[in-house]
Amino acid sequence: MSDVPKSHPRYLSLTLRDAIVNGVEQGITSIHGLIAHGRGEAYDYLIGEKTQPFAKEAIRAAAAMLCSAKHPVISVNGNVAALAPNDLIELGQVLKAPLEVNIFHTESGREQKIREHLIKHGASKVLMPTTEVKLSYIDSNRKYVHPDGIYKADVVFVPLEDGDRCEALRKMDKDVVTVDLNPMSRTAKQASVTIVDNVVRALPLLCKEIKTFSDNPAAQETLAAYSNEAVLQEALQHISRCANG
Ligand code: PTJ
Repeated sequence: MSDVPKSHPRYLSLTLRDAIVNGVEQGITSIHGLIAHGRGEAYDYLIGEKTQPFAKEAIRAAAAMLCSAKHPVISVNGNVAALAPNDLIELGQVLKAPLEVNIFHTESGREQKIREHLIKHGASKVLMPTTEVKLSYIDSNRKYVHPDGIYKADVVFVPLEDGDRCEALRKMDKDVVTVDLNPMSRTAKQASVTIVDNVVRALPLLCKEIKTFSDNPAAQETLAAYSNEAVLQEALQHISRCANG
């Protein structure tokens, strides 16, 4: 870790940079992940680096959707593995859902390193991509999935995504829950539920919300009342209000 003092006004943001840099150094995070992280930081700055009401609304809908799923799966890429391994594992435990490694940038051994990293943090079941089954409508490395994981899933949790796979999953009639600080991204627009928040803040809140939703018929009501388009509009309006003073 770097020697940033705790008293530094941007301490938290700087520790997240450290986590991503460590991820790259350990071979978990793609070097491209640094650029993705920088883009996320910029949007986090614009939303005030806090979980805003539009994100809280999406977290409630995400909890409802994941709790109602028959076969939820948590997709893990190199950025989220470096930033929030413990929260991913907790999410898997509260949902009784498997984690599945799925990365965009093909690099030798990185998928295995992500798996080992999650196991080191306490994960018991981590599915790996296979060539047995493939997602339709997508050409990148993300098409390789596990038959008992993303391939079979009815709801897939895909934080920090790059767009193409979200579109493919939706075309395959799967629901997608994402966390993306950019409310204008293709993923944000195409997902069923988009939490516009930093994944490190959103994941603990999502786990907490899921615990309150278990066996709760209110989940269906929450979902029926939810509009992802409206939530994204609220996020954009918030950014524009902040930008104008
Ligand atoms: O490990 P891989 O190969 O699967 O690659 C992972 C990355 C993230 C590099 C890959 O999926 C990618 O290139 O993603 P994009 O297209 O840059 O999109 C990532 C999105 O996540 C962007 O819209 C960012 O604003 C957003 N983002 C970045 N950091 C965070 C974030 N959203 C929430 N929390 C963050 N900490």
